[in-house]
Amino acid sequence: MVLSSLDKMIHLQKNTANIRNICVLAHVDHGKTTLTDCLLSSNGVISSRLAGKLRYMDSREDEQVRGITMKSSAISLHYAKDNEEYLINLIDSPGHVDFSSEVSTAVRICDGCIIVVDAVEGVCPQTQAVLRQAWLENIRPVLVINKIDRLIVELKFTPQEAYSHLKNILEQINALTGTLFTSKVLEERAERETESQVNPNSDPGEQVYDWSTGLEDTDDSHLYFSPDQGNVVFTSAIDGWGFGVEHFAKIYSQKIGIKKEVLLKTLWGDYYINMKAKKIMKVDQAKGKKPLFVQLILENIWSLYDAVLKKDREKIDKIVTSLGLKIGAREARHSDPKVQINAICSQWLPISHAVLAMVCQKLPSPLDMTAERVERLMCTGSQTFDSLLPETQALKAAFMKCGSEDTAPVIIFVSKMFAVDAKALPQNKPRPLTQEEIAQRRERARQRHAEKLAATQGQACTEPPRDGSALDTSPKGEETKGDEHQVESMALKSLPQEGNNQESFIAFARVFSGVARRGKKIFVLGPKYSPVEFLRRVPLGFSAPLDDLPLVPHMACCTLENLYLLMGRELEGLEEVPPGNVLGIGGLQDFVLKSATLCSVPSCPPFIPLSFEATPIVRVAVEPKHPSEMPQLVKGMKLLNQADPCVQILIQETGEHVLVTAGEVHLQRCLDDLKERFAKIQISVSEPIIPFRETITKPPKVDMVNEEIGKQQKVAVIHQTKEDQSKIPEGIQVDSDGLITITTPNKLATLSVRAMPLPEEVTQILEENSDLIRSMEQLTSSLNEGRHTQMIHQKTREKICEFKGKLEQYLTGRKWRNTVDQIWSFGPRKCGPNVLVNKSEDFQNSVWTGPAIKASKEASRYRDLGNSIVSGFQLATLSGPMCEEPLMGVCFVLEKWYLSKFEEQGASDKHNEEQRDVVQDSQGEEEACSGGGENPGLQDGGSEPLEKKTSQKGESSLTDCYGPFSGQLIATMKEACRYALQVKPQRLMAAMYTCDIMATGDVLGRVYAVLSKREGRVLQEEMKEGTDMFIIKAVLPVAESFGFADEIRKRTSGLASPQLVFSHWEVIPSDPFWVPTTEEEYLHFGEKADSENQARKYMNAVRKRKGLYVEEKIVEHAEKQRTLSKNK
Ligand SMILES: Nc1nc2c(ncn2[C@@H]2O[C@H](COP(=O)(O)OP(=O)(O)OP(=O)(O)O)[C@@H](O)[C@H]2O)c(=O)[nH]1
Ligand SMILES: [Mg+2]
Repeated sequence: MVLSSLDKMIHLQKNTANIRNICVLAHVDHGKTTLTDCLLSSNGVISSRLAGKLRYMDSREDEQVRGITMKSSAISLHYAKDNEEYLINLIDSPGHVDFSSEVSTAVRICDGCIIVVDAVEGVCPQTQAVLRQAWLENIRPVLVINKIDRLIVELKFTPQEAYSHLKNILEQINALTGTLFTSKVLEERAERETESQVNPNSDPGEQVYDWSTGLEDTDDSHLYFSPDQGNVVFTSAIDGWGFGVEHFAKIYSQKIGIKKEVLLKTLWGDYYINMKAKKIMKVDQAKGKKPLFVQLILENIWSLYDAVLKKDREKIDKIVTSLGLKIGAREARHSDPKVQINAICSQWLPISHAVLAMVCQKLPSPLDMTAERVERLMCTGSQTFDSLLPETQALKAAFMKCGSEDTAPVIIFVSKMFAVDAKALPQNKPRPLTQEEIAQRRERARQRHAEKLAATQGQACTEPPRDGSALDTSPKGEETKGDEHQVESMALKSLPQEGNNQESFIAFARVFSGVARRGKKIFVLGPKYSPVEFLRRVPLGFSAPLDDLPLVPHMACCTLENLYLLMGRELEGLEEVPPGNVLGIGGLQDFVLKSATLCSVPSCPPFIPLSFEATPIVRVAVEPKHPSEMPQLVKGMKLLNQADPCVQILIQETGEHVLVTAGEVHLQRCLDDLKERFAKIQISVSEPIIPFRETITKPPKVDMVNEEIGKQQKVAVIHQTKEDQSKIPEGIQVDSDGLITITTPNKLATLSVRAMPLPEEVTQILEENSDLIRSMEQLTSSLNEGRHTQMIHQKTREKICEFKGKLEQYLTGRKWRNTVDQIWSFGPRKCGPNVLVNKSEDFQNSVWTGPAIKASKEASRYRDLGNSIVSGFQLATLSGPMCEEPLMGVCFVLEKWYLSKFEEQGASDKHNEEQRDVVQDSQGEEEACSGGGENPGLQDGGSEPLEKKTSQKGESSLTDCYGPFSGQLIATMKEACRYALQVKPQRLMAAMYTCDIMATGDVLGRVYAVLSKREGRVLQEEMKEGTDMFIIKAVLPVAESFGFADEIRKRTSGLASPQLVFSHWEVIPSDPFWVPTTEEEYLHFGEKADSENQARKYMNAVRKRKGLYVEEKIVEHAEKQRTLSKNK
């Protein structure tokens, strides 16, 4: 096949039914990029000899050096089959966990995916992750089992063993699909049930499947991978071959004379052939019959490998002639068997044909988009499709039709922005000259030459040439100079004005409906845009030019400047892109940060945000080597933020610029990009900043030497606790149970607060539901502001009930009685894993119901000051007393809250507004104030207790020398919470990675050694069936993980490579404040006992980094001096 020309691609883009948008997904190193290479070579993009070696899609230098892909990139291919021509937009994705966000960006704009599995390694953690992502996005997968050659060459399997092994892999991956399917079916069924309760008349015709009847009746056969279904192919990308059973069914049906359909069903599976009777029967193992797959397929491949590896010329020739192939003399004589195998197999079983035919047959075109997927894309958060505006719902038809007529709305999704060198853009490249232009130039040059010649001849009489060469160089020199001028001016014109070697951002996008044309004006919708809001502001629709629209939040208007066909490392300029295609869009960098929805009609909702699997957790602070280069760094970081889907850029309160990345490899890539592309300056990078959480636990039952704390020790411990408590300043009362009672400086209010550890399950529930808590919070605050735009949907309400139910389930017993009903707030940031419970009798308030509507004056007084209490709690949970890290799993109970009479008087004439009857607690300080401003009722009382009012007027009786009262309350509440924590056993929590390591038996010991050195804990060890590989699952503190992957790789000579994924927070059992108190402890740990205390080490490191006071004993008298041996 020749290099498909641009015109051909443009032509193919218009035939939507024959477009396939697919991505290649797999665990790291399973051969995605190599497979892509093979597919590219079929289009002549690269030569077939280089396929598998070049890794064309790995265009970055570090990708080539490290041998892993770091970004997803797209290329368009042409494929012809049975008189049909297809356009395949192929996206190669990275498999390394650190870059899983790149997978999300690819999956969103595809309709199908190729899941690649290494035949030796089988199903790996990332295989599971990508399969789940494909499910979540509702795209259809096909399976490629790659590296079959390793079964022959490395594992030296017989064909029969290989068959069982492959069967095993298929079973594993189908089991995975099964679990995903059942969980999804069950979820959907539950959803449908609730929906049918809400809306009994919903149209059943809309449903793709009738889930309501449950699992038994749902047809799931099409979901599973099976070679006879045609959705599995077996390949060796490195050797350039691959096949599906269909290929052999066709051949053998002619050869043996059995119907192709029968063969298709029986080539895979336990069937054997009775050659004499030409009958296919079930395999009876006892008789030693081989399955068809072994006999007719694998044995042939095995014997070819055998012949080539043994250099059996005769046999090779026989095979080649029997297959009717022609092998070039160079390959046939080549000493490397790989070259020979490649030459023979790539002709016999061309991999690109096997894979692309499967893609075209089994994966859907953009026209086959399911209603389910469209609805999922359009419904953000807790919305359901029926709750959208009718205009918005109408867009569903446009999605499904994928029409290219002028009336069709243009809908484009940008899934990421990627940076390219501006010089690489097609409009900036010197374009090859056409024949006419070359002729013109030649003509011009000849004229100039003649003129010059005439002039010099005229001059020659008066002025002889200085040297002989002048004559023949001058015209040529002139001409090149002239050309240079031209090129320069051309380049100047076409390059963006900011100057040379600029990074230019291209949006990685897909047209879902309508035709994207250059110069078209289009809306850019941010993730928070709401069509409802648009209609509120522009009620009469819009007929005016787009530029004249009033300002609508999260919406901008821009022009599609440049459209590109993505061709791997190259871009080709396009005038228009029909629907259903993947494309690049230039000129959006000022409008789109990372992803966005572009639409020509304002009723379009933004697409749901991409779901990222990895949590960014590794943070470093960066600064320029030369302080004067700060502006470049800031600019560079902004560009980096735009170019990477998952990196986060923060400026901390300390002024540090912080980079948050998904892992070590990602961090390295970000730093390289920052140094070499975006900032182009020298930077210095801090040690990784490890996040911790602070919490409290129940008092321990055993001491540090694992002995039960007896009476004597108890006394010692109590003594120690007393000592701790003595740190608490005077004027604060602490009872034996840890209840802190504290009064504001102006003595007007007294608070009693207690801290209790939450059960682990509750903390987990809170973490899982943080989105729900956030939307509860948004809802209440929008109600508070008097906006009733956000209706609580039935589903959300149910979710809230379920959430509450779960909390109640775990918060049982006398200690927690009624606690759930009394939850007042969550923190930090109002959605974190800590709770504030209000048990004060004077004032009841909870997140579930809002304040108790007791219209008494007293209640309203408490309610107004409630915000300060909540703010104090938010501040306390944001940074704990140990090392100013956020808290986790702590419940603060406000037992009493007493306001003195004086204050009561001040507030007594306050009105009780209806508006303020809604939940007040969740309002932030500022909101509370602005709410007050809107409210005329609040302004007439001179003794308004709200902070801002008093401070504005400066005359209130409540402004005393300690500052505004509500401010005092915030500070006091914060203090109370901190002291309440300090009287309990405090602990640090460490972020933990889960880590999957695959290693062979002989390096297992070394892997364990590295793990235990780094405080890792092995959870499980399994032998991979049929191989000598072990799979180890372990957890490892993030704090100990730096260099872990490298160390493992080095210690095992590259045989094991771990994948680290953030999993959870874990309490570090040791007490950071612990000092030995008993005899045994002294004996065991020595007097200083600081070497063993991991928690203290971490705590002090954080405190040092933050510039906090560190209580450290400097070694005064070393216990033992080590003598260096002399012969060293
Ligand atoms: N033996 C054998 N090796 C293969 C085959 N396909 C790929 N490889 C090798 O596997 C290694 C990884 O291949 P890549 O194509 O870079 O893998 P990838 O899935 O793109 O890796 P990431 O993008 O980093 O996730 C390379 O060394 C390839 O040469 C195959 O069919 N057989
Ligand atoms: Mg790759």
